[in-house]
Amino acid sequence: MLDVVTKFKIEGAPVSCERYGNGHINVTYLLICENNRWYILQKINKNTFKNVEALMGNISAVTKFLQEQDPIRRHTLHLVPTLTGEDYFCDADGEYWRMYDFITDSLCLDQPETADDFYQSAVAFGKFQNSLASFPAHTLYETIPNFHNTVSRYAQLHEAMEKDPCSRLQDVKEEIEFALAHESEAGAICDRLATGELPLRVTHNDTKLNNVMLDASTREALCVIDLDTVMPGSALYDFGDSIRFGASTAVEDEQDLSKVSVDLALFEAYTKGFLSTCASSLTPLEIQLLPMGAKLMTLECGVRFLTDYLMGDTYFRTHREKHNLDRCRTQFKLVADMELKWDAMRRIVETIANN
Ligand code: ADP
Ligand code: GN1
Ligand code: MG
Repeated sequence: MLDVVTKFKIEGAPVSCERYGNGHINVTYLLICENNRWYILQKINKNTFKNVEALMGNISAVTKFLQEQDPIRRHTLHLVPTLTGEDYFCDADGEYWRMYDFITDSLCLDQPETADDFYQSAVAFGKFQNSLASFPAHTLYETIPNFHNTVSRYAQLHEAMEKDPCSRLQDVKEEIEFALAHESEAGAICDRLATGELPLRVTHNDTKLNNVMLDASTREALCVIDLDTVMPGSALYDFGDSIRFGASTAVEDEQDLSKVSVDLALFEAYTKGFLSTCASSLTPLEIQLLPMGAKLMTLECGVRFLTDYLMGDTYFRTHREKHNLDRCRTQFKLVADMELKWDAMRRIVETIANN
């Protein structure tokens, strides 16, 4: 590890470098150097991200653009360059590494502790999207094509069902039934993007609560992180993915499904925060479809976890047996609960948008 760390322009000699955070994709380390200088070191998942150079080009361009709009250092990620001035380092084993300044005095939550925490995360993601409205979207490389194309996520599920390489299909009859019963809705966003009814925007695409940092003392929105999936997309993806993860009454891998439901107070708090920073740039149809964004992103994520379970857990990092199946079940439970609360969700959006 020391070998990798010393390739970057760090200040002070390294003191410790330990695994850090709860991400499912990259391998993250907290590096502490002399004089209490902290950094985030990440091994980029090259199975997920096929073109690291283009991916890092996106992150470099987007962070520079955001830094110009908001000069406060803790409000934007800052890449630490290598000694030769590159944005990443490729080691002798062909593994790719990057480093960021650690965002100090911050909090990163897996569940909101109060509705205001969630409101603040919405302010951060809404501002992020608004700030990138004038970014030239066509210059961004599509790091994962069809990332939130729910129809193509279903196609991957069907492929996994046909292959069933680990003979797990027999264990997941109920989950497959739920997925198939909802398949007719899969095109609700991507079909409208294709026809131009919904506008294509630069979006974050992975707006989990643990991809935003809050100030540890004021608990106000600080900085959006995890920019690997910044690509052209729909505002509904960003809104929906936040609700999926943060408005749930339980964690994403909760095994006791009786604990999993959508908290309407959290849904309302997020909607308020999001619309406070980006309502002026959303179209009436986008606003109307916000509940659908929440439902589809949750359904899609459940389908992705189920697909990965069938394929032998090759994509999302797992920490126990059937971990991806547990994750799939929470997502499908949330979808079912959203359906029960559908009218209330629509009313909340309507009321906030009209105020
Ligand atoms: P993944 O794609 O694996 O989710 P992330 O970029 O989200 O990776 O990083 C994983 C975790 O590391 C985050 O949830 C957060 O806790 C922490 N983290 C990442 N970048 C920073 C940073 N610049 N400052 C402080 N903490 C960070
Ligand atoms: C992954 O990277 P991380 O852990 O923030 C995934 C998201 C999923 C999420 C589910 C690049 O997010 O799409 O919604 O797990 N990221 C990628 O928790 O696939
Ligand atoms: Mg993350």
